[in-house]
Amino acid sequence: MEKKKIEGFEHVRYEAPQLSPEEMIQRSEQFYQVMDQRRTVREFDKRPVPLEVLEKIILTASTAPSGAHKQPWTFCLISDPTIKKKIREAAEEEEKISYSTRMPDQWKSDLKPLGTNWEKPFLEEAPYLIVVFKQSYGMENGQKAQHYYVNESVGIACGFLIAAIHQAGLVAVTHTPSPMNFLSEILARPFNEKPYLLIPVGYAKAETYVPDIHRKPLEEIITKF
Ligand code: IYR
Repeated sequence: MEKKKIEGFEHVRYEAPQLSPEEMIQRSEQFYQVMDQRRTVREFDKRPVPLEVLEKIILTASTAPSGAHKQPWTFCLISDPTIKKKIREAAEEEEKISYSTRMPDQWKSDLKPLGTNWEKPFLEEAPYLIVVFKQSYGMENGQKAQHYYVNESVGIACGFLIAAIHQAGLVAVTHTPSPMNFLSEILARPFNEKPYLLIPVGYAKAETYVPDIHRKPLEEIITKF
């Protein structure tokens, strides 16, 4: 591999993909079509999924860019039914309070078309739960290490994760119980880690219905200058 020192640090030559404009148009259209098929699914089949698939999906998430390349994330992968049950019970306890007293009426009415409520059976039914933790700072040999743009970095990694889940033929729901500190306790995470997103993953239940929602057209989301 061709290498070069820049200000004393090793750099390796990057072989950028070489595509013609036609290939780029074709591939960008194809990828859009694939991603546009993705839907959030809340009903899972109990069929097991090979562990290797989940490991590859998490590796894909870890290819995300991050502030100063600090990779400020930890992915907890859970298949243990006892832990899933604990998570479900704790999440439902919070969600029950959220839906009955914490969420304003406007919020609940905005969620009506999606059919959500405090009950979270998917937390036990999905073969895997991925709990993504953000590392507010790093811990290297007992020393605090600075992390940068943590929310942005972990958000991007979650985007990659969700795309990889879809690409593998699986479905997921991005669940954000609030507050979610119970996840730190159940999973015994260190102080520098804070729960970011809870993502049940698996096969969609045989006959699944999802809300008839539509994505904004390009004209509505793009402003060209
Ligand atoms: N966290 C709750 C409520 C919820 C909030 C939003 I914004 C959603 O898009 C979906 C649900 C829950 O998981 O039910």
